[in-house]
Amino acid sequence: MGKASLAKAYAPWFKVGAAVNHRTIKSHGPLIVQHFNSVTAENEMKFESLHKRPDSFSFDQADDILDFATSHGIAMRGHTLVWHNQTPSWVFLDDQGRERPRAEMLGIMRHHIHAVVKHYQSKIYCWDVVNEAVADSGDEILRPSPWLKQVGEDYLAQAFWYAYESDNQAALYYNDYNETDPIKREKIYRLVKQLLDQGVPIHGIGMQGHFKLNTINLDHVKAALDRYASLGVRLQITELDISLYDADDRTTDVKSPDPDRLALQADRYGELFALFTEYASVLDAVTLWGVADDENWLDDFPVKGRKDWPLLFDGEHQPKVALKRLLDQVDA
Ligand code: HAH
Repeated sequence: MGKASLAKAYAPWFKVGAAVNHRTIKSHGPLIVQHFNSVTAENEMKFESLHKRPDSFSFDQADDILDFATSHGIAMRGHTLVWHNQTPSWVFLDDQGRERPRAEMLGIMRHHIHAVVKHYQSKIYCWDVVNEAVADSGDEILRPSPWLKQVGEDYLAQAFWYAYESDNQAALYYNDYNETDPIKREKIYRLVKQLLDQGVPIHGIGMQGHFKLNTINLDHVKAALDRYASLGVRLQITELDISLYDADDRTTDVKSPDPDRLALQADRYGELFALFTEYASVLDAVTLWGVADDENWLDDFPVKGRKDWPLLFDGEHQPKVALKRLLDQVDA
């Protein structure tokens, strides 16, 4: 166990990644190096981090993460170029607070994508070019967003072309959540099919994989993998975690994880990875959205201030039963 490596154990099938940030590459450095062979910057490559003001880019924190990865032989994904969240308001509104017209928006998008993707050209193996563009409810495929409203439906195609112009070697992904929900799955399928039919350079679908103990449905995960794979694109699980809370649970006062739930979580992780290995011919990487339970985005989401334990290492950076399960089931 001490010397085992999750990434080495699953190397016959796919890369195993983790979301890291400028703090965890130090505080969780040894764990990352031992167990993962791909990383994603949790926030440091988002629009608001790299391009807070129109006239300047700040690559320092993102570059530190890339340097960490490169120096340890770890590959890096890029996340994310075009999204409606964590994007500064100057992108959408001019100095007077007026919505920018299409031509200005496309100019900003092009400038941003060219600068960022060229900065990391041949160092980043894939990009989440567009994140979360599909609507959760209603019949519409695309989510209402400033990108859609001010550019129009072709904003995704434009984004993929700008990325392709900047690095024609990186794999270009569309990334989304609730991607195994049958209704949203069909919307994502139709969106990516349309882009492919138009000849847009889109190479993969990123399935975020933010699951909950009581709603995770292996049949739905399998159906989504099959459906997306039928488009002939590559697949990745890009942001995997399994919350210990049920979907409708709003309690905030849980101090330590329930051992029964940790055991169930291990079962679900085990089943998921077993399924993923069956898709190795199309699945290039499985990335956890964090390293250890002491630093994870679900501590504040969707219930502010609530502690969660969704990852493979506990708060003391020790392997959880889930990690042991993943190693045992492939005889690592
Ligand atoms: C993901 N969204 C984002 O892709 C990632 O960049 C962020 O750090 C965490 C999770 C998931 C999500 C959301 O933003 C809103 C509602 C549901 C799920």
